[in-house]
Amino acid sequence: MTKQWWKESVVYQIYPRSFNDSNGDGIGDIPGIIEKLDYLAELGIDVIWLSPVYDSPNDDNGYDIRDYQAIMDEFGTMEDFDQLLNEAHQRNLKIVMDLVVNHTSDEHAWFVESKSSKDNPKRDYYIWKEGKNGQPPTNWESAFSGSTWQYDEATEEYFLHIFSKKQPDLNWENQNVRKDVYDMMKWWLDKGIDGFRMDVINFISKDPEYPDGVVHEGKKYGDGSPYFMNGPRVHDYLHEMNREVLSNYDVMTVGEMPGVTPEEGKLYTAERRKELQMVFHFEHMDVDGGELGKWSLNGWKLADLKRILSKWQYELEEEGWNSLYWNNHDQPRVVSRFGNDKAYRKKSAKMLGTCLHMMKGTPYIYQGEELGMTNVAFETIDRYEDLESLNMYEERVNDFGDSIEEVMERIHHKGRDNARTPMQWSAEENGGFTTGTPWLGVNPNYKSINAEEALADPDSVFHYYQKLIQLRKSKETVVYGRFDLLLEDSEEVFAYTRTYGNEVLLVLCNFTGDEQEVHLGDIHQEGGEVILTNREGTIKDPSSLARMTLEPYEATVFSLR
Ligand code: TEU
Ligand code: CA
Repeated sequence: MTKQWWKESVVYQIYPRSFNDSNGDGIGDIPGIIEKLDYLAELGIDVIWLSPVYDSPNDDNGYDIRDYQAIMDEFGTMEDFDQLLNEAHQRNLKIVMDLVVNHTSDEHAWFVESKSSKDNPKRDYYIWKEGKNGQPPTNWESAFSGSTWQYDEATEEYFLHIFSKKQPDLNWENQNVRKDVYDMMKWWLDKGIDGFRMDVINFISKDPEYPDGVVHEGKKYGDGSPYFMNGPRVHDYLHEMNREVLSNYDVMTVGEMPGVTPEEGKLYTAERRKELQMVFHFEHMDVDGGELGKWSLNGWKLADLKRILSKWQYELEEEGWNSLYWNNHDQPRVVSRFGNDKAYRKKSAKMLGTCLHMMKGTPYIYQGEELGMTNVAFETIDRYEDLESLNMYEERVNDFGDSIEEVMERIHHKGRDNARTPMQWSAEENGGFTTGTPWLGVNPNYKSINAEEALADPDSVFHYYQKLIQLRKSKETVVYGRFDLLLEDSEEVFAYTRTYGNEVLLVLCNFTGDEQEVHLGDIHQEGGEVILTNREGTIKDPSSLARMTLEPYEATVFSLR
């Protein structure tokens, strides 16, 4: 296990559209990000992961790229980007870009060529197949509802799109596709960026047989994921990408991998494998899913969350590296999902931050998480923007006859727009995000939840996250220490230790709104020094940790003697 800068870093994810609008058009932009670099430097983060800023028709808000080497007009110019990179580097902040190469926009020049005729040289840059008896080539369901195949009248074939029909999948079997992608990556790395977050990168190799998937109870389409997740040649491609591109730069790479298991995660991230450095898995994000996937509202159990997160800690202990996250632009706000965004908003946000940041791996903070920003509940579907939610609404109401109330309830809990409401900078109109009309409504609670208020409040979530980051910088145990789960069967408390040399840190997190007695008697008789806590009542330095009562949503970190 070698020491690396990207293992010791804390990453902050910016969703540019919703971060800060500098020119009053209601859309966040790159000059707006530059205005906030000092805020990020003050928080103490090391790396910024920038969601896509490339030219895009914004069918999927930039995850449908039309030109990989141009900046989206609404976000600014390439000069603005160069200035952002320079200003970030001046503040010792690194910039990691979002690499979306499982698919492009259907408006990308490659696809325009590919679509134009069957014998166009770029035809097999994408995945074209004939239908079967007037049906699509397979029964797979798109991540954004409907079939994963779109019929093209002119050439009488279907093309594959796992996501929206405006996001055709690239054909990675074609070595010219791979070469063009590698050339584009080098172009950005030669500009001086510091790495890539790779969008659904474990989808790039498909099962060449393209078999139908199982049609589960209540579904209209089949589950194609066994045939496009972690496919037969995915490691060959990533090893080639590493050899051709990544190995020539000192950069950070993280693969976003829906459906990845810890065993596969090790294969993708073990240093000896020379592929990627770390992985975003989704198992903890699926803990409250069900028969309707993410849209099921079956609730969740702490024991499941502990089992999943501990498994990934143990599996990647010897080799490989975890990304630690609760939030991103696709997930609901964690304080509303796994905490308590009413009576215990700040306290539970701090507890959740402690639980995550004290684990082994690189922590990711999603914009607004450091403020304890919450989910939103717009009354009607027309207030929502995300095509994933809009498509699901249409399908469930029109095809399945679900009630509007039920579908809106699902969107309120799990819709991606929860993460995309504008960043709340102040109590001014629109939360200080824009002087214009925001592209997506601002959460009405911006008057009490905003950066200005947090910076002025020594007890804010922001200042607590600052301490978490400082603790990681001051103690190698937090970065490199071994993780061991305690109180495995507790449904209320997530407890674990981190051990490095002769230092042992004990982390206690109460995931409930009630006091919880913890008995560590057989684990530790001595006392410990409190090095971080969100507890309101004071703790004298306990002579023994055999028994302790945790406050509601308390998180406390002890350094054990
Ligand atoms: O998301 C990958 C992915 O699987 C998503 O469908 C995610 O699981 C889902 O949105 C959860 O609700 C990546 C990007 O993060 C996402 O924003 C893009 O829409 C998607 O790929 C296509 O590029
Ligand atoms: Ca703008």
